Amino acid sequence: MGILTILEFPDERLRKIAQPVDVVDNSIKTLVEDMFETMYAAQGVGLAATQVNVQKRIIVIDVSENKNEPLCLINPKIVNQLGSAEGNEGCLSVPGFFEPVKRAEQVLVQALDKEGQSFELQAEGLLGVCIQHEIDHLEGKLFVDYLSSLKRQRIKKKLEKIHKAEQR
Ligand code: GNR
Ligand code: NI
Repeated sequence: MGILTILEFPDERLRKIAQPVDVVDNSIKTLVEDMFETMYAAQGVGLAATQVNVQKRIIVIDVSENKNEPLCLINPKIVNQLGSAEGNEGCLSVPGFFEPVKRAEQVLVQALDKEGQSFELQAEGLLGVCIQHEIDHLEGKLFVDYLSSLKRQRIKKKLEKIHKAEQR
C-alpha cells in the first residue's frame, strides 16, 4: 500500500466513529506501517486511522526531533487525566491552520502496541496533546470543533475553495 491519502476537513468521513481492533494480525501491522510512512511523508507528529479512511482504533505518533521514536497505540483509552493547558494545534486534515485548544495537561493512556501487547504510558507536553488529538479523530472529532463556529466556518470555506481549485 505505502503512502495513503489523508482526508481533509470538511470531508464527512472524518466524522465516522472508529471500531476497536479485535486481533492485531498481519493486515493490521501492514496498515500501521503504511500509517507511519504516510505520517512521516506529510511531516506530521501523529496520524489516526480515521484520517486515511480506515474506521479502526489505531493511532501512530512520533514527536521526537529525529523522527526515530515511532509510537503505535491500538484501542487507546485515557484512564486518567490531570490539569489543563492551552496550546496551538494543527492537523494534517486541516492543512494550514493553527489555533489554540485547551486540553488536559497530563494523561495516562492504556493501549495495545503493534504486537498486541497491553501497555500504559504517561504523557504531557506535545505527546500528551497529540494523544488527545488523535483519540478525538477516532471519535470523529476535529480540533476545529473546539473553536467558535465563526472561526470553524471561515476555515471550512477556505479549505472548500482550495479543494475546488484543485479539482479543476
Ligand atoms: O502534525 C501534527 N501536529 C500537531 C501539532 C499540535 C497539536 C496536534 C498536532 S497533531 C498533527 C498531525 C495530525 O493531524 N494528527 O491527527
Ligand atoms: Ni489531526
